[in-house]
Amino acid sequence: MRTQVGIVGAGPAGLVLSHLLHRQGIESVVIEARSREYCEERVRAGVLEQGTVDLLEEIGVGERMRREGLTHYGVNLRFSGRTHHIDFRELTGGRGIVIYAQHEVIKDLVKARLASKGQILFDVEDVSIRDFGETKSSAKPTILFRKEGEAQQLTCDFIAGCDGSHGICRPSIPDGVLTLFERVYPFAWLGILAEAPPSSEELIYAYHERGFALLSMRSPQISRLYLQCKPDENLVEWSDERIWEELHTRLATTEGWRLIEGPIIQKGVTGMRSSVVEPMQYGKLFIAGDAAHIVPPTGAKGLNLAVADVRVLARAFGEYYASGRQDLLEAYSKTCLRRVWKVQRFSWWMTSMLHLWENENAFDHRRQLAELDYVTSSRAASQTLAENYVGLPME
Ligand code: RFL
Ligand code: PHB
Repeated sequence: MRTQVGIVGAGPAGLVLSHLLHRQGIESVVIEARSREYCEERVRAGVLEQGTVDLLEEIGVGERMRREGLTHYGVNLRFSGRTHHIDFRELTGGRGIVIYAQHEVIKDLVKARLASKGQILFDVEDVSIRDFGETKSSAKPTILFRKEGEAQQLTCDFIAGCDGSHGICRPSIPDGVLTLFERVYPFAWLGILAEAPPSSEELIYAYHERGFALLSMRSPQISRLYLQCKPDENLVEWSDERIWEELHTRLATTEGWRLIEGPIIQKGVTGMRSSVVEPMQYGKLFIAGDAAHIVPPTGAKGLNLAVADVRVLARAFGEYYASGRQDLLEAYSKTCLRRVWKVQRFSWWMTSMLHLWENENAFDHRRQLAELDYVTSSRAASQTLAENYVGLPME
């Protein structure tokens, strides 16, 4: 088999890339280890930046998102029992976010790819890549894999490593090429989906002396809630009753607000990490999304950053195939990293401000409260949060 761009991974990065390439007349094949059903049901992100929403609309996969997604023009920060609204519309000149689950985005993208005869090979095994290290035009990068037990090869002009944080593309780059920048946080999130109408129209990020809590949602019937917990938290110790009790405590206000409960339909623990590898390319291999960088979920940026990377990559491939220009491809990593680091900074800052840290003392607690007070009372500080949350300019 042969194609122009071989894409490893059918997450948001791989599928958006494939669709953007198709729209420029560039052929690609997506190789995915999991089943279509698994990819379309995997519960993950829920917040789409304005720029992500605009892109999905522009490439023709925004119809259901427009109908079913919930547009929000702000978020709430809650601390000391009081709620403070950050008004995105007013602070960013009318921008907002859309709440629409990542797996719904995946369903829309898979459908659009298959409708335009795009090739996505699900359920492949033993994926490996080779001959991608050289940039000469005679080099033929190859993706090797097994499909239904049979060994296959996909020869390409380029490989896009969109295979997430546990993928094979990044580890295939020889030792000594990449530098890893990383910070692991001493806490995690216990997340639930509940059949309960959201208790707030917009998201609530809560700072509490027992730890962070977040109220989010998926639809007018389904709430998504998170609690800061230990990285090795044992879910068995968290009965539904205990989860609700802790959420009530951490989200409590003096404003007469009430948390609506409902049956819990999904529970999970997510670790928290910030990481970046540099550069995001090697020879004819380009890595994008979680394969290149991880952000802690507090800024709701992972999916959005993945989409931003492949937007840069698709444009660079477009120029290459249209005119033979290689400068955009050569600049791919540099172009992406400038934005990646700003988004890392924002995600780290939100995480630091809102979580309880071990070894913290009363001074740190007061300092965090002062920071929250500042962010919610100074227009300049609120605007900083707002412009980052709705998404920095793409390039
Ligand atoms: P993905 O989505 O992990 O996709 C990678 C794909 O590659 C496949 N794969 C392989 N395929 C072939 N061969 C191999 N050897 C392979 N190894 C892996 C995988 O099966 C998968 O299909 O990476 P991508 O495309 O870079 O997208 C990144 C996002 O998924 C991720 O950053 C977000 O989910 C992070 N995230 C959030 N991001 C947001 O923008 N907004 C949010 O509100 C938000 N909330 C979250 C989140 C992530 C969370 N978890 C569970 C980590 C909330 C949570 C709880
Ligand atoms: C979510 O709805 O899953 C969500 C929302 C905001 C975040 C992280 C996750 O910061």
